[in-house]
Amino acid sequence: MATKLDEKLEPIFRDVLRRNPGEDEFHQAVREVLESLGPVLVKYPEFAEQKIIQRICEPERQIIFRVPWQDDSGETHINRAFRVEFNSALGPYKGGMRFHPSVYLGIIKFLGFEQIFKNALTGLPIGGGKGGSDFDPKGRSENEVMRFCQSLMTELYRHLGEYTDVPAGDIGLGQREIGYLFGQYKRVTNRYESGVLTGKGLDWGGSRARKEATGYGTVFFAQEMLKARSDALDGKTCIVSGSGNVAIYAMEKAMQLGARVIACSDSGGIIVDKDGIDLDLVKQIKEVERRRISAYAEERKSARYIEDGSIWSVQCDVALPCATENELNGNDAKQLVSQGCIAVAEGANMPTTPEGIHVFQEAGIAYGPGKAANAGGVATSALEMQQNASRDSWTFRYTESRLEEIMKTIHTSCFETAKEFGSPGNYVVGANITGFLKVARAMTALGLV
Ligand code: NDP
Ligand code: 2IT
Repeated sequence: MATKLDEKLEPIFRDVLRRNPGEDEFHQAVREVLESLGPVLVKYPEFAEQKIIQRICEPERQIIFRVPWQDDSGETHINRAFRVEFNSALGPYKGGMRFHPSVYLGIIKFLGFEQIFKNALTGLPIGGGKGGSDFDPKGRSENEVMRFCQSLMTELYRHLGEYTDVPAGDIGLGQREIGYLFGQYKRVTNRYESGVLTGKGLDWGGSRARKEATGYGTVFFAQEMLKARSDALDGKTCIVSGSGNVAIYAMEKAMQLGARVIACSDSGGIIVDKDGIDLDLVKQIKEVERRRISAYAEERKSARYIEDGSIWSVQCDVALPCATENELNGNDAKQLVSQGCIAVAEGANMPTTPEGIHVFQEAGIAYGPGKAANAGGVATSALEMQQNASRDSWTFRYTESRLEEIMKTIHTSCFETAKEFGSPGNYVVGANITGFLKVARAMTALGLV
């Protein structure tokens, strides 16, 4: 199913496989980018001569450390944490931290690799990095989460700084955890260095619209893709996987733009509400009570909960995968397309498998890959850094307008680049080449470092 790699790129990919054994998600992310880069090396042979691609595939620095902590009963636990500082050609390393039991080096490297190109696409001065831990926050008390965050930051702080490396949230890590991490950073460094973390609370240096930014941005991107086909979200039926930060605000913006959202999910199952999702109820269950999405169906007569159900079997016009990697496979994609889906925009990172992407592209539907479609989150993190640097705080309306402008610009540059390189309408090629060229030019200018 995979596209054949250009003959110059094949040995580079083989080397990535050899040097990074067992890291399947990282291999998948690298392969997808390399599949786009053949025509770039024809046009810019200097990037091959300088081994820019080999350099991009090798993180600048990888930090792995032990995080010991005690639970409420006094039992000791040992977790492993990571920070992969991938590329700083455009700015300080920037990218989230994930707390999930599935986290290992291969996941963090795939996310860090994607982040390089995504961050370049935003047009803002941020390099690429990612971190996380195999800590499972589910079922942990507030105090346990705080102690874990404090222990993690007691080691991580020495690698961070507003001009060095600036983490944020991701799966399992939201504003509450950013608070505990920031508190510990402040304590051990004795610096109120607001710009060292993003996704902060509004009372202590956070940006308005950051919480909403990834989901809103994904929907702005979907709207742009539809506009390019003389269509719009208004009146469309929409399904959104997940019910976390990205999913909730994707649903909110989709509804604001006139779409009817009828399904969402969590790792336990899916809910389908024929009357349209009641977002206040989802927020109450997920943001306030931190319960399972199954609770939604207990409260709403019009909804049903399907344990272990696949959300992609629900008929829709627009699908927004906003949960996790490889959550939408080839068969899911076929089902979506056969039931009339016309657009997919990824709020999550790499949610569609290579087979799924192939199905969408063969069918000619609008498909926006995560590194373009979900770039609004990190872009607004960079806006948070701007506000912190100038000790300022912008209005919601202004910050959201900047986000919308950024998403439109990303859409246009991906669209135009895809056309220029002979793949009109292919946002995967457009995003990969646009992001790559920006980083490659900066790396060339900065010399062999
Ligand atoms: P949250 O932790 O807030 O929400 C994650 C959601 O996805 C939950 O509903 C969760 O269900 C579900 N989920 C997570 N892992 C799995 C799994 N293995 N199988 C099935 N469902 C799963 O995370 P976010 O909303 O922040 O992140 C969602 C996605 O968006 C991720 O891919 C992330 O990398 C990406 N992203 C996030 C950004 C941000 O700003 N937060 C920015 C750009 C991308 P459950 O609670 O049951 O685990
Ligand atoms: O995947 C992502 O882009 C994020 N989790 C957000 C990163 C950030 O630094 O805001």
